[in-house]
Amino acid sequence: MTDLMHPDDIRGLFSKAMSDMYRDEVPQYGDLIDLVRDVNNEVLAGDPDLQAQMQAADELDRLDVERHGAIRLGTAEELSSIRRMFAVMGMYPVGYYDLSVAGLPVHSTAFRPIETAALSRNPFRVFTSLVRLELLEDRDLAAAAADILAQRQIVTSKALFLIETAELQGGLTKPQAEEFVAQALETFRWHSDATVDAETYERLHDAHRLIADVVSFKGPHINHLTPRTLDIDEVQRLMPERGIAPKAVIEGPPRRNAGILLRQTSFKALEEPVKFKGADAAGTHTARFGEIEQRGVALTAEGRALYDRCLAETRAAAAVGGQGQGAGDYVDALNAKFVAFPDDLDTLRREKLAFFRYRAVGQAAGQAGDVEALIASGALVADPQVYEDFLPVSAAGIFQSNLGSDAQSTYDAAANQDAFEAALGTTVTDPTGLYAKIQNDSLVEALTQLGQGHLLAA
Ligand code: OOG
Ligand code: NI
Repeated sequence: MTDLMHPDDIRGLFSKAMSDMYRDEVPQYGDLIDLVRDVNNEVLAGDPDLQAQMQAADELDRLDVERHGAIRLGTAEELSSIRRMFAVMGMYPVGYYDLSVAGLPVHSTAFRPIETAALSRNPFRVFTSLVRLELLEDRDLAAAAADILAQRQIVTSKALFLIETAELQGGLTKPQAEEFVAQALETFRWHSDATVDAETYERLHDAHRLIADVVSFKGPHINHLTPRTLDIDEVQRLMPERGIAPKAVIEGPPRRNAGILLRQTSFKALEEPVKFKGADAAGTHTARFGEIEQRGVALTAEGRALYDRCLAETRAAAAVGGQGQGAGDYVDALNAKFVAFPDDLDTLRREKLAFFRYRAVGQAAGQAGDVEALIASGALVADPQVYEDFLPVSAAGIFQSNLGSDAQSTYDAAANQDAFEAALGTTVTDPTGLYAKIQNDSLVEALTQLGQGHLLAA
């Protein structure tokens, strides 16, 4: 069939529809989008080099549509249906994140596009967590939660039918895609009617707020949508002016000249009215929040090891309290420890700490001696690859800041990627391999284009 809609276009429709729905559900999200757009425009206007670099690297168009969301699922069956749903939109599970280390009874992956062209069209990602009832101490409660979850169907039957259609015919026609997006939206909508009574909710909530959030409702409501800013410190500074109160500390690396990985900050979850089953029905639930992120260059395994070391040393030296106490000392420690991390793109590239994408510009004069000479001559350009994934320690911080001041439950660290993949119905892709492949493929293509094939063997 020739009239199938491209998965990238279906993802574009879906991410727009999700954004519109979330704007309706959480008006502060709309304010945040406006603020981020203002700041991004200012950054680009004040930094023509950045603007030109992003334009040339095909990174500029995606900026306005760029965002990630997050959902939390209850069962293996739900995770595998969601995997099939996202595949229709060209989103695949990348990475495994074990959050049990932070006392959270979940493990996660990120569904996202993986090809360079798809990423630059629309890099929409969804951080997707699966609850781990096996980590609950109260086995009766875990069994009750499993029973409740077994009764819900988070994907509409029309959506399921269209997923099967896409799998059989290799895609969806435009009318089918439009119907699919409308149906998929139903899965992520907020439902203020709980599926449990107030007493059950309390028991789940006492076990862990996350458990109550996942088990008590009809579906996995989208809990935040996060736009990408070019200056997270500036957005953080301006948030209070627009009536938004951010968490005390930005997660991830410090502010740097050459931004690495991912920096994130969020604002407090909303307390929303809910209706429980039975008598005594009125209550509240806190689930949904806002977040912003700034993305930098992806790191190689060596770069990531250095990042992890700098961060661990920071956290050993300074801890932020539940009310944000010690935030200033933490930022000082972060800046001090990251002095060990080179802070210009050229060094990051030469020392193989970060991933780049190469492109040929114009012609090379004769046979170059090496890649460095081609770069110095301007014939070969190395653009930093945007980090497209997440960070477990940061993700734990974002979870935590939205779980209020409840005492943290402790669980034994218990990564179980095999169990996660069994639930998913497939393996997750290793993100580092994706960046390495993009780097290698782009170098081969650029060198070939420049007539410098002799450098490839080296
Ligand atoms: C997900 C929290 C993690 C991020 O950006 O790291 C996250 C959640 O609260 O469900 O969204
Ligand atoms: Ni997030």
